[in-house]
Amino acid sequence: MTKINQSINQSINQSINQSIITSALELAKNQLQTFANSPDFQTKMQLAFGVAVDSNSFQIAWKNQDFSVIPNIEVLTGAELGGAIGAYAQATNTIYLSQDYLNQNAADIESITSVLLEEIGHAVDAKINIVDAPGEEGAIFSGVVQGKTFEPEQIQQLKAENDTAIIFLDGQLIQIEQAQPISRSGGVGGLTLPFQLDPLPQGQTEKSITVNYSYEHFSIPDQFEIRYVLQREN
Ligand SMILES: [Ca+2]
Ligand SMILES: [Ca+2]
Repeated sequence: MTKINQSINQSINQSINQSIITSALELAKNQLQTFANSPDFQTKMQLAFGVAVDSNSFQIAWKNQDFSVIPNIEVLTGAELGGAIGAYAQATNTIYLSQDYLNQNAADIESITSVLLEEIGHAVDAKINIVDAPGEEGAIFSGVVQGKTFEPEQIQQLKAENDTAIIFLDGQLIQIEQAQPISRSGGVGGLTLPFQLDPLPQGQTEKSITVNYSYEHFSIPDQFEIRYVLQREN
């Protein structure tokens, strides 16, 4: 690719990014305003950020369309974000969105808004709490702003997860709070994968095995089970 083509492509990419982010941001602001007008605003904010928080100032601001808590937004490659689809760094007070994610979801503004709200949640947490709220407060915030309800065990699970990671940006290591890729469908149910265990060396009665697995969905609890079936050969 020639340099001119490359820079044309880059500027096309930038203007596509700009229009996607503008649309997602508009939707996010509308949802924040609706959320601020809801009667259970305080309860839902406490669900995300802890029972001790005072979220009055945010309620007043968002009702009056003051969204100054929303930080700058920059686009990074998925690799730069270490595989996260979005992130917030308190050190730079910036939201980072993954270019790969934007490319894949250009037609799905609601998904991008959902990630954006998650990162806005981290920015709110940085203002409302001195120490990071336990777990994935951004995911809980994004959910409640969009009117989703969580089961108690889903909240428990989200509160137990670690949302922090370190990335290398502009020659510096910075800590981010990240949004991980999620599937909307909830993944495949009842997937079974039998595998054969290697024979044990003579004289040994146990052996460690490693199983790699991944979560399909952040809000539907996944179950993972290993069953051992003994088959004796005579
Ligand atoms: Ca936080
Ligand atoms: Ca956290």
